[in-house]
Amino acid sequence: MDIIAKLRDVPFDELHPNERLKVESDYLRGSLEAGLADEATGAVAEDDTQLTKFHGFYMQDDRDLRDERRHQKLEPLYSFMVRLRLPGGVISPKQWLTLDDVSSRYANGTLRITTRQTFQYHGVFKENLRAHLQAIDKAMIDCIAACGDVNRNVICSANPHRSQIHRQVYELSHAISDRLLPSTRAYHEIFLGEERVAGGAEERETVSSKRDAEAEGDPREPLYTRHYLPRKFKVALAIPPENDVDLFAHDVGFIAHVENGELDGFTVCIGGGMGMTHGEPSTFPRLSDPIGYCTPEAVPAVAEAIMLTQRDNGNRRDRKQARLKYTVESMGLDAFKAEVESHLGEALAPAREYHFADNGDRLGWIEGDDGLWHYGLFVQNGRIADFDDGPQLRSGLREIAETHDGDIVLTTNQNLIVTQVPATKREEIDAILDRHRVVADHSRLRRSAMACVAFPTCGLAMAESERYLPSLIDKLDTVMNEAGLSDDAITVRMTGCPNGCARPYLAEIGFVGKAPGHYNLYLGGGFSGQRLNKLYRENIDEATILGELEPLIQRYAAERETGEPFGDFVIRTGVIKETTAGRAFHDA
Ligand code: SRM
Ligand code: SF4
Repeated sequence: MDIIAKLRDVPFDELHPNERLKVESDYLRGSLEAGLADEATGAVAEDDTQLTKFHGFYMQDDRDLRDERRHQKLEPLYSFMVRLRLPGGVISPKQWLTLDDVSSRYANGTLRITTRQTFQYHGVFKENLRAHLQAIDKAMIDCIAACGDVNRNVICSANPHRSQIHRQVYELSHAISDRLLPSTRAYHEIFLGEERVAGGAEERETVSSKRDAEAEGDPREPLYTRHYLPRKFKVALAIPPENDVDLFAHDVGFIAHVENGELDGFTVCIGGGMGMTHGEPSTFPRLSDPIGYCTPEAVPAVAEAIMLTQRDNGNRRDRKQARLKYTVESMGLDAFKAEVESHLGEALAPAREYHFADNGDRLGWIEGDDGLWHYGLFVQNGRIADFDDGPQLRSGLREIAETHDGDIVLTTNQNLIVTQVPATKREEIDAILDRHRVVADHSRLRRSAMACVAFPTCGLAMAESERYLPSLIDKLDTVMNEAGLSDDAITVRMTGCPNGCARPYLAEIGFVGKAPGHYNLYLGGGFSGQRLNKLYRENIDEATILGELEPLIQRYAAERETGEPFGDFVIRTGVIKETTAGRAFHDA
């Protein structure tokens, strides 16, 4: 039974309040038009803050200034975080220059590479929102569905210019994104000034006659219906042996299989997700499970069938139980798969074996299949800025975009790749980065580390993350050096709360914010993103973190087996128990 039929007689008060908001929003319009025009406040109406997400932006306030503003009896300093839809993360030099320009014109002068291979802007004031979105629209980029209860930015193994397989997988990320894009024209009308054309008038009639619309399905939003999804929905594609996208962390994962140099098909996985809530064991991170195999041509249809199954079966009463991972847990994998196959009209072939080696990026120079070179550049926590007394990263990248013809590709580890460089131009790129003091020889520990945004913009942060991890890594670098491990990579990830935006539950060492200056410490994640970690110490400060990790790292240096990753070592030596399934994440 589809969602329209399912919810027809369910009173709204039995559902989560967001469900009514979606249905009554006139396909995501709400009162946004009026809210943007209201000059008396930097905010938009409470209900509309849920709708802006579907259009790719979030209302936030500067948490560093909250107390001071309250003291001065001023409203919080509201601004918006704007997130781009950029499947596969590819940006042409011309687009780069626009995106760079927009960051100083309308935002806080920085660009932030996210863990989903796109850019976020912070500090966009309400009066600049339209101009911001219109400027990026001119560069053929939009923010539609970058947040909200819809299919999010589709991510894939980075750099389509590296090989033919990478190119094909990248094209599929676009095909999925296009196919799962909402149909509403709300974004175009409200932010880009598109006229409501004849269809709009028809739309309104259909809405007022709700029963008729429901009897016919939903012509204005055929895939999503006016109910949209119960929760966000995320798709990733990976090309083994590299698991740079953390394939198992997403609602849907497609693992590429290559036969005789040709892309043969994909193992399809469902049910991954990271978010949980401290102290609520019914919430947990979960890795996705394989359910079958499909051809490359079938990938968009398979993604759609999985999304429809989630649309119709996901929990619409409790948003903390609404992600696909919980739908799989409650329906069972077989029942979920059967419904996917019924949408597809055929059975999936059996899943195939795959092997992943690691979940990091290829940094430095690598040669592509066509003899062109690609430079993977480490970007600390994804923040592109000109740092006081530090690297002039933003200026350096602008110069590269001005002088080089190749694309710049974002990665899901918050790094970027300067692509398509002829061998003769490599030195020129190196020289630009040198001139802007962009350092390439960070420790492997730092290069394997990621942190989410957290303070001051994230409203959910309980502790610092992006602003704190670099200094913690300084101290951990000393520990690693003293243990003789300066050339070793251990994946370290930090988030300011348990939502898991930097996928910390896959790290070999994970830090999750509990309170200012205090973190839960997780150990034992898989080096290739194949295993969740487990809670080792709760609510500890920096001194305790270092006190716990120093002896473990020394012991690792002394007792590890050849090639044994830290995450495997702590399990083999009994420091921590292995997490074998998401629902066992909280078991001691
Ligand atoms: Fe996230 C909410 C930042 C990737 C799980 N995430 C947020 C918000 C929007 C806070 C909010 O709701 O008010 C954060 C905005 C902070 C800011 O100031 O910018 C935020 N998430 C981010 C980014 C920017 C982190 C980063 O440092 O790169 C990533 C943007 C990705 C993108 O471009 O789309 C980001 N978030 C993720 C990931 C990783 C991924 O997708 O691979 C996850 C874990 C995977 C997953 O979805 O399970 C993730 N974010 C969450 C959750 C928990 C969802 C859940 O199922 O429990 C929330 C909170 C929520 O949705 O209620 C959240
Ligand atoms: Fe904010 Fe938490 Fe996500 Fe970090 S993990 S960006 S603190 S929601």
